[in-house]
Amino acid sequence: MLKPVTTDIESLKILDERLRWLSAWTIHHANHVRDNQDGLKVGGHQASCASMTSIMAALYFHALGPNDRVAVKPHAGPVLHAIHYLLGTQSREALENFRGFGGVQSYPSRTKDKIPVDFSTGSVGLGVAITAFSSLIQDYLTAHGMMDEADRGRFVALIGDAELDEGNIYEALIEGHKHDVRNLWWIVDYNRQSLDATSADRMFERFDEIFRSCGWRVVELRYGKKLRAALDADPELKSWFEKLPNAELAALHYQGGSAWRSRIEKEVGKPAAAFLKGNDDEALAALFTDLGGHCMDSLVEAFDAAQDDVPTLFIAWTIKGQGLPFAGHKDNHAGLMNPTQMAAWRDAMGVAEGREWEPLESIGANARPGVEALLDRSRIAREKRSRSFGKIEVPAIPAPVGDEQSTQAAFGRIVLEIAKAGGILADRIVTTSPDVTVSTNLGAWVNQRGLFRRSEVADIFAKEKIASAQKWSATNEGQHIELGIAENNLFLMLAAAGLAGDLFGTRLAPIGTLYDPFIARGLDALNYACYQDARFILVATPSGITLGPEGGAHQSINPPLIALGQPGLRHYEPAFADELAAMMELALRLVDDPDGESTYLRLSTRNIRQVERQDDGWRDGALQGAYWLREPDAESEAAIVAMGAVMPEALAAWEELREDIPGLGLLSVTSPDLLHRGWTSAQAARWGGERKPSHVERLLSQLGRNAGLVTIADAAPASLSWLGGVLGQRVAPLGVERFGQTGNLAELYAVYRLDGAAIAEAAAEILLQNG
Ligand SMILES: Cc1ncc(C[n+]2csc(CCOP(=O)(O)OP(=O)(O)O)c2C)c(N)n1
Ligand SMILES: [Mg+2]
Repeated sequence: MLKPVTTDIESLKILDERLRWLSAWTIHHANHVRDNQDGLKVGGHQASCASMTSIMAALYFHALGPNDRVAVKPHAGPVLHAIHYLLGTQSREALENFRGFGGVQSYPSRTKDKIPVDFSTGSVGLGVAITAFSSLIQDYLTAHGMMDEADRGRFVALIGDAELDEGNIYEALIEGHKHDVRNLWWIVDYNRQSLDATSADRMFERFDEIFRSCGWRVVELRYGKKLRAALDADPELKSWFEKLPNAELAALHYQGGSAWRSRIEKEVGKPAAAFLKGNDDEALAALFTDLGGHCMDSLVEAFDAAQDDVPTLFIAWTIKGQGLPFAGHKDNHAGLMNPTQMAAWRDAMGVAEGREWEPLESIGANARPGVEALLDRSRIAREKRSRSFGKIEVPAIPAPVGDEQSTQAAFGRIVLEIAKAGGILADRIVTTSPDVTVSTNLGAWVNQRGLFRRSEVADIFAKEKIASAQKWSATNEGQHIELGIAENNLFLMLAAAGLAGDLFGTRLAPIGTLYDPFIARGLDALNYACYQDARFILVATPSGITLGPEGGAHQSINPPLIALGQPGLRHYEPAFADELAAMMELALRLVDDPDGESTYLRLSTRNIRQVERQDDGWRDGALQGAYWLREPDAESEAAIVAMGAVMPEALAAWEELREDIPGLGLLSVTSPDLLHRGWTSAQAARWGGERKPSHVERLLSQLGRNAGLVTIADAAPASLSWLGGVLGQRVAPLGVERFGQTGNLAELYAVYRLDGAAIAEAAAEILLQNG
């Protein structure tokens, strides 16, 4: 048998080249070889991939340990798949079907790709930040004895340089610093190009300052070994080189050796004469592309030197499109090589036509054993982890007692009771809030379970015996992770905590609270959490104009519409405490159910008289999205359809109108989201031959054929007005369409038409149309 004659560095360089080829070929195949039936652009990013194949080779085939997790720059997805292809964990068919139905996804996806993807990416910035929160969750789990120290890993984000403009990265940096976050490597592919052009020069000395001031180690990999040696020998040349603006540097990389020569002759002149003499054009081009992020020795050295747990930012200088004909061109972001260029590259590698997919094709007999051995030794997780489900027993959750309650207060009491009862559910719940813990009624839970911090933080007010209802000390046993006011961070924290089962083998039941209007602030991060199938409960309170005197800027209008269009998140909006208890019980189960999802509870601070229940008949309906709070007659001409905090107005109007409108019903809607889903899926099932009416169809068909609906919610009226489309019933929609303002409830409900008078008028209109 042949003995490996190559060093690991040489093997890594071969693998770098192979990754560059395979990622480019995967994209090329999808665009130029595979049949294109509809003429749509397929796309892919050969230049962005080529920019970081060296970094990824050094990482995946050298630096990563089996427990390490990586968020890959979205448009370098094909490199990740090429790595798994070389490791034998990705199939050729999947690569051939890149961006095709069921094939490799355009950007790494945890749920859809067949290879283990630690974090989905796509919306730049979010993949970076989630690594910080995942590291925090790892600390949380080990501190709580829910994970072995030996299973700990490092969290790596591979970042585009333009990605660093995303503000959410700095929000995470700040929050991470507060929590003394560790075991992070953020590696910037510093190719100084964005999508549109080359990036601005001015920020770059700033990034290291920003990170250093947050306690990070910053490692700049500007030069490869050869370039460094050449420039160190020639200080004037070095000084000239270091002053080149991004755009000029990129242009030179594109233009190549002769351009370097004439610029240096012109601008450095005599001191560089010997240097120019000693290097022909080809050598010049090769030398100046020897940047740190393409130099395997430098990368391996830098990774080996950062083995402690200090969070580290690597700024690895690279060239976008390194090694490809459009290297450095400002327009290369979505650039694709043409078939002639690909064929030339293939020939230059010595790969025969038709053998393009062969993983180690044309690697010589001397080098091959070393490369194969290195692939064998690569310790990254080879298999997609199976999700951990079904480990949290959720007992029945009783409704808080009290004739008058708000849903927000009821939420606080429910979690308090869970905390007091103890057991696995209480232990697995982790709560978090962006500085609104107390004002969203999580305070009592925190008093019971404490704040989480790796190192203890004393409650100075308690120590000084200053009276306060709220305990505020932190230990590594605490179960509430307090965040600063950055809602993006809340959702990223929920995403990380909601993936704990998958990432670490122990499922948590994360509950996050915020004010309903500020969901909008973190919307992309919320979508990102759902996209990855993270499981959590989001409690949004207060909501609507019902917060009265605090109104105006804090009055949410459209979140129910957002929820209606958000996959992976079910919206519940209870009016009564017993509904909320039932919803929380189910929401906690859904966290732990393979077919479950996350839940958004839209709550209110309004104290509402609770209804008397004859039995539990309401419960199933409430969990499916609606139930008759007052049953209609078969001949009924109208129904009031109400949601959440305005239920007292709906009940009062029902009392008042039922004489005039015989058989008037009152439908309590607890989830427009679930009703809509049920409706559309029943429709789709009918096309498949299954005739089963949906929940909402069954409910509305209890009314007379020509009955009309008065819908009312403290939210955009479109949240409920669509119900008219289910059976073709007419609708008079009430709700909030303008910005709110301060006032008491009677005033606000009158102005915004959420009161009994508005319901009566709307009902009259419907009846009139009937007549
Ligand atoms: C939130 C978000 N906005 C815009 C985009 C579109 N987009 C994809 S890549 C990119 C530029 C990335 O440049 P850089 O981060 O430097 O990566 P490079 O390709 O240069 O490695 C943009 C604007 C996106 N994916 N996500
Ligand atoms: Mg870039």
